[in-house]
Amino acid sequence: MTRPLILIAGDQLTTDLAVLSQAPSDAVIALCEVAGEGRYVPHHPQKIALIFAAMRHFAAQLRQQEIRVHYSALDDPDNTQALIPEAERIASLYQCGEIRVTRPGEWRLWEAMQQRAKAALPWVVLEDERFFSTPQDFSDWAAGRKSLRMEYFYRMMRKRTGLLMEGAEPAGGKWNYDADNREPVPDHLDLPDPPEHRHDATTREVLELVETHFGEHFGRLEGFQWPVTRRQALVDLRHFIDKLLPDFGRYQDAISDDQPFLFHSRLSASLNIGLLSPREVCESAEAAYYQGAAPLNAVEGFIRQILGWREYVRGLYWTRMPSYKQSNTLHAERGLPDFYWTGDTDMRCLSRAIRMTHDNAYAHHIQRLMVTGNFALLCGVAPSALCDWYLAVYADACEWVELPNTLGMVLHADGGLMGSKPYCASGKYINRMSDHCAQCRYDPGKTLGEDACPLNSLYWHFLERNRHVLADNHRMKPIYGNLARMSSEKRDALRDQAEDFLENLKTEAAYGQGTHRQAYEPDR
Ligand code: FAD
Ligand code: DLZ
Ligand code: SF4
Repeated sequence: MTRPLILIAGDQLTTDLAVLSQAPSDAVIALCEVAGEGRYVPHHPQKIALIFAAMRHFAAQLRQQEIRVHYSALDDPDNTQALIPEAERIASLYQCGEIRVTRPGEWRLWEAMQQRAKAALPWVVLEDERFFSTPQDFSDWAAGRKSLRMEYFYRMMRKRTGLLMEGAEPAGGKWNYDADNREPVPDHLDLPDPPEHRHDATTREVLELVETHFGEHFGRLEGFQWPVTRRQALVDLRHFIDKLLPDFGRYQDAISDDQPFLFHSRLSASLNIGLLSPREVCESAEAAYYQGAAPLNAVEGFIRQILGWREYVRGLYWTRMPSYKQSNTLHAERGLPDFYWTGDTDMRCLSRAIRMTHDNAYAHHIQRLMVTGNFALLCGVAPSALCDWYLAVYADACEWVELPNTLGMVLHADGGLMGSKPYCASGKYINRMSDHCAQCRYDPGKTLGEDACPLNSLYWHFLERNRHVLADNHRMKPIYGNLARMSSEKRDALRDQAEDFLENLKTEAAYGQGTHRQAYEPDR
């Protein structure tokens, strides 16, 4: 047997990988920092720092276990700065006969690895076992089904794992407690302080490196607080279960003008890069319910995000790629609005969501879906432009989870595979769920005029523009009924107002402009 090189990518930082448990004793483990992975979209500096710092700590952990590790640092003079060539360079350095790797998180790399399966130095791709299900499980579940609704996949996963199950029945008698989870942001919030993670010498070195090499990317590096070791991630998990989970459900859909995190867990990045396993996270939440420390609506809602949505979008991604990425049912062609990189807009909800994204490499789900996502949907932003943005700006972004959420859930670009109707909303929704509007120069109650909330006319414009695709959807019929009942004068005036707004909206002619951190204006 020839000695294998085992490549561990920056989002596979756990010993729970088949490539490691099956590794022969002479295997060489490689971790490679490469500029190519940091730049194919201009990743937020905090995301790059998170990946590099976690990679370095993981390499140190493996070395402590006497495992032979080759670590390519970003500024190594021989570094080829691209993941696949770098692994091949290291393999020849150690005279390895093959390269073993875990299924990566992106089709782009998976395809490149498949193409090398029969090369002189062959690549062998093993399944990623960090999930509750495999792409094959999803494919088996989807076979012959007319509808691929997440809810049914989720119920199947509940039965299969036994999570929140009491015999054959769901805990409490219902599968889904979402109806209890729609409270808006309260007037006064008493949020516990999040844990602070001390930066050791390794993390400090990475922060400097990232500042030097990626400092021009959109996003603030100061205030970096992501867990970079399993130990730190476990501290965050404990904090969430003890302090935040009890209120997670009721405020899950709320949006706050000044609180970026509310009762959300912020565990996605740790889950996605391997510091936490989805099973331990779900089991900790389940235990809190059975110990009486958190109510069922919160625990079920939280487990559904991980056992349901997270597994479901991954199955969708791997069974629908590569054609999935080209879907554009609503023929949306607009470039990304410039202000997604600068925050420079009078629309308070959007300027706050973008500011929080810039400062924290984080926005919670409803900000992604109903603020930046909804605005892009209403304006007809091209799926490719929006997907690249989401992939770049969040610390947790990996294409297998980002793409179905953006393309399917936000933009309805997959023709309703993922959601039975688009999540389109006017300013009324934002006003109900947030405290932004009271601080905005626009009025969410007005549809026409200089101070009318732009989302209102854009909402009707979106519906009119896409009538041929959406009007027959039974869930959209009441909304189209409202449009039909409107006087033609009002419809014309709304159309003019929206078109005027869209004509003046500055957008990127081509992806990649304006990504400089310096373009960001001081706090408004
Ligand atoms: P919480 O609200 O605490 O939720 C708990 C966990 O559930 C999350 O950590 C996450 O692992 C999982 N989860 C929640 N919602 C989803 C979902 N819709 N799909 C998959 N998993 C979910 N999530 C990513 O992990 N990476 C991404 O690149 C990503 N891109 C997104 C892009 C868009 C346009 C949208 C609308 C959503 C995206 N999400 C993505 C899903 C979700 O917004 C984030 O998982 C969540 O905001 C992360 O914050 P949290 O850990 O505080 O989540
Ligand atoms: C996101 C990222 C970045 C910024 N840098 C690296 C890197 O230098 N080396 C590496 O192995 N992985 C990196 N990653 C994560 C990869 O982009 C990720 O593994 C693929 O996109 C598949 O999800
Ligand atoms: Fe957003 Fe409209 Fe409210 Fe302003 S008025 S914060 S633009 S929803």
